[in-house]
This record gives sequence, C-alpha cells and structure tokens, in this order.
Amino acid sequence: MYDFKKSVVYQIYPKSFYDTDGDGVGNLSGVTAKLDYLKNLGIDYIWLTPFFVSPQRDNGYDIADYYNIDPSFGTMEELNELIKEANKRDIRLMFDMVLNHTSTEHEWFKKSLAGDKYYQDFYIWKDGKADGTPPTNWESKFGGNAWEYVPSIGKWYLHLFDVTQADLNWENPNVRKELQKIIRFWIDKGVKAFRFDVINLISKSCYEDDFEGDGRKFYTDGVRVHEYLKELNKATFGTDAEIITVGEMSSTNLENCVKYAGADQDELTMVFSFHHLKVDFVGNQKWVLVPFDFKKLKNILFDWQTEMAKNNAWNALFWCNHDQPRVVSRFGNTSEYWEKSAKMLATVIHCMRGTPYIYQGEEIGMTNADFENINQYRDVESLNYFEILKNQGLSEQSAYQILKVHSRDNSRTPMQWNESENAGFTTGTPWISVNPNYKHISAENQINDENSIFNHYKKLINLRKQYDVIAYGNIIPLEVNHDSVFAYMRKYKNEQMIIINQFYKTETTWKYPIDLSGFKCILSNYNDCNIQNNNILRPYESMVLYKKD
Ligand code: TEU
Repeated sequence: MYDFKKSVVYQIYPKSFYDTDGDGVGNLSGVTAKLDYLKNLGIDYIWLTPFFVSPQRDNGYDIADYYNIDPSFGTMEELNELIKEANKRDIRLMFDMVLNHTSTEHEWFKKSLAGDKYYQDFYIWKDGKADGTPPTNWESKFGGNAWEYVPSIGKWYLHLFDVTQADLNWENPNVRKELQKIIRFWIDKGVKAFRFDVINLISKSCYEDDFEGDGRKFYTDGVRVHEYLKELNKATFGTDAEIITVGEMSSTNLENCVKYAGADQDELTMVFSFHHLKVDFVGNQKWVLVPFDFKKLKNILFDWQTEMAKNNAWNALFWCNHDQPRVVSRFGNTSEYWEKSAKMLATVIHCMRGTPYIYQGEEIGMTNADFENINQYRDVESLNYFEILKNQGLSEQSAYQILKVHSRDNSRTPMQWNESENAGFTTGTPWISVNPNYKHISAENQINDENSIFNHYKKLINLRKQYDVIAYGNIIPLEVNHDSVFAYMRKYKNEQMIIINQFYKTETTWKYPIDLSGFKCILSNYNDCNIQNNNILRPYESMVLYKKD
C-alpha cells in the first residue's frame, strides 16, 4: 500500500533530462531509459513537467492539446511504455496539468478568435477603457500589461503569463466540464498523481485597477477557488483514494493553504508555496540583487511547518524546481563547501513534515548556469526582463548580473550524467548550453561514491521510509533566533529526532537546548559526528540525531 507521507517525488523537466534521438531535446524515452537510476535513488513518484502538444513558448506550459503528446517529446506509445516500465519499478507518474490558461494555439482559443460565441466565453474577453487603454492595469508575470487587444474582436483577452497563454474563464461551467474530462482521460490511463499549475489563480471575478500592486490581489486565492477545487476533486481524482495531488500556489497565504491541503477539505493533497523562496527578493520584486535573509527563511519555513501541522494540512517540501535557481548556488556554497552545503540543504528539507520534492540534478549538487551572453538564455521571462531592465536604465552588464542569479534557465541546463561530451545528455546540439562544470559534477561520478551528495539524498529518502517520526511526527522549532543555525525537533509516539544545521561556512557555537542522553547520530555530512563536541558546529555541518524510548 502506498503511503504518500513516506514518499518522495522527483521532478523531471523532460526537455533537459535525457535525449535518446540526438535532436538536442530530451524526451519521454529518455525518462524511461533512466528509470533504473531513479529506482536506485529510491524515489516513489516522478513529476513530469508538461509534455503535451504545445508551441513551446513557455516550454510546454502553453498547451494546445491536452490529450496528445508533443512530437518533440515522443509519441503516445512511448508514453505508454514509460508508464509500464515505471509501474514495473513501483514508481508512479505525476502529470502536470495547466488549467489556468491554454496556448492561443488551442482550438478553443482559435474558435474564440474566429468569433464563435460559445468558445469566446471560454476565455476572459473585456472591453478596454474609454481612452483605448487595457481593461485594467494588471501586469503579466512575465512583464508588460496582462491584456492583449484583438482588433477583429474589438476586445482584450487576459493573459497573466505570456501573451500566448490565454487565461481560461472558470466562471463558465462548460470550461470546468472540459477540464474535468481531461483529468478523467489521464486517470483512465492509470495516472495516479497530478500537479496543478498556478491553480490558486483560477477564480477571477473583479476586474479593477490595482493602485497598490500588479493586480495579483484581485485574482490570487479568488472568491470561488475553493468551490472550484472541491468540484474538480469530486468529479475526477477524488473518486480514487490512492491519487495524490499538489497545487502550485502563487503568492498564496496560510489561511487558504490549510483549506487547499487540509486532510478533511476534499481539495488537494498538498501545496507548493513560495514565500521561503522570496527571501532574496525585495518585496515581490525578484529582478534585484540582495543577499538572502536567513532568519526570514527560517521563520517562514517554521511558520508554515507548524501552522499546517496544527490544522492537519500537508506541505510539499522543496528548494528547487524548473522556475528557481539552483539551491546550492543560492543558499549554499559552490566552491570549497559545495558538497557539505548541498548535503546540509537537503537535510533541512527532507526531515521536515511534508512530502519532499527533488528537482533533477539537485541530487548531484548541480549549480546555476553561469551564462555569459543573452544568446544563451532561452526562457521567455528572462528574455523579456533583460529588455525591461535595460529600459529601466540598467547597463547590459548589470542586467546580466541579475539574470545570472535569478533566471529560470539556471535550473534548465541539461542533466549532467557523465563526463562525455554534452554531459552525456545528447549526442546532438543541446537546445540550451550544458554547464561546463559537468566534468566535475555528474551522476556517474557520484553513484558509487558512498560519501557523495547523491548517496546523501539516497540516505535521506531511506530515513523517511525507516523512521515513522519523519513521516508522521510533529515539529518543534529550536532556538529560532540563532543567527546561523537551522534546527528543529520531530516527535512521534516514543520517537524523537533532532535536526541541526549550520547554514554558513563559518564555525558557530550552539548550545543544545535539550538533554541529549540516549540520542545517537544517524546521519551527518562530516565523517565524525560527535554530539558532545563542545557545542561547536563546523562549516555547513548538518546532523540528524535520533532516540527511541
Ligand atoms: O509558474 C508559476 C509562477 O508564477 C512562477 O513560478 C513564475 O515562474 C514566476 O512567477 C516568474 O517569476 C508556473 C510554472 O511552474 C511555470 O514554469 C510557468 O511558466 C507558469 O506557471 C505559467 O504556466
């Protein structure tokens, strides 16, 4: 019997994972080819980012046909083969459903454009203001105004993301029925898990100018969002208790997340929230350079941990995904303490209450892309913001510096399999440059090395399976005001676990706030883990202590 609380999810961005046909773009067969690698790591689910038919303006998050596979990723036969081979290894697939918007290439949108009234009501078309400006001043998440004017219709359509990603009108019951049909189609194919893209943005009802912000307050966690999720649950995945779901919640809050992911709410199994990944932003503004705020990071994670637990709701735990820079570059160290800091960061997340997600390459400590030239960037958001930053008066050099830190392409460079050309990702020309550090950072280098980052992840996955306290325990933050230590305790029945992490490359003193008699060290990133060690924690030191009464 699957127990999602003991499970770990591995995220694959197929385009950058493994290419079996030499066209430079990863594909579904590439995922099948690497299943044994994933089985060895010990993960339970694979979240595949969208591989459906798409013009690929936003790498598949712009879907033109939800029922078919994009030819660049393969065929339905190849998908069936992947499902079959994954099943054989007891690995389940999580599909990524983008239900907030479709590509403007989708037939619904094309019909909408052609003037078909039935399909026009599938999208959000509004009149502009009397002076000819857009209906509201809302900004697209990728830069610029969020409305596009279509002269033949005489109205504007809403696109919270790229201009080719038109927002669906969830107020229309026919839209909701079509979306339910899609989910049921994939459930019938045996899919046991779903991720829902920006699912807290689906309920829009109020179209007004935002004089304080970019418009998000009018459509984030909107008035009918919980009703819509309960309806989707009931009509689709709610009929199978084994199916797990995760909602991506953009700029959400705790109050809503305890509903989205509450055990008795009949909405979703768990949520991704992003506040802990905005600690190197200024407010909501990510295109700036500021050091990360450690205490803020710790406090946000602790608040979410304790509040979700109190309300019997479940978190997704993660540092990385295809939209985020690499965590070892962001909060760790890419030189002397690369390995130690990568292990420490993994331990912080994996021992918490919730379901851990590993993003491809994280398990081998992959780092940011380090691109030198705008020609190396592929992401629509990065390309737009490069222009926006320059228009704001920044020099090209300064704009590069910001992109280098915050671009989503940092996590989209090809998976580094081995030391051969293109890191073993493709025999062709990769669609995006491989990080030149692949000779030093690769899966092959690490699999058989007991002390590698890969094997540290493997151990963490095993701990979750072995110790009930990780899956089921409550969480107690320790010494929250410490300037550099991230520590907490987990408790469940007669089990106790203490997780201690030094977040910086300096030594620090740490006074254990509890009596440690009877505890033993079960995981560490140093060879000697001496829990009586005069209260000194070494650079990036991380340890897991355990006791059973
Ligand atoms: O991302 C939603 C989202 O709002 C972000 O993470 C976004 O990348 C960020 O705000 C930009 O600064 C999801 C997907 O994960 C992302 O890849 C898609 O581009 C986006 O939705 C649109 O479907």
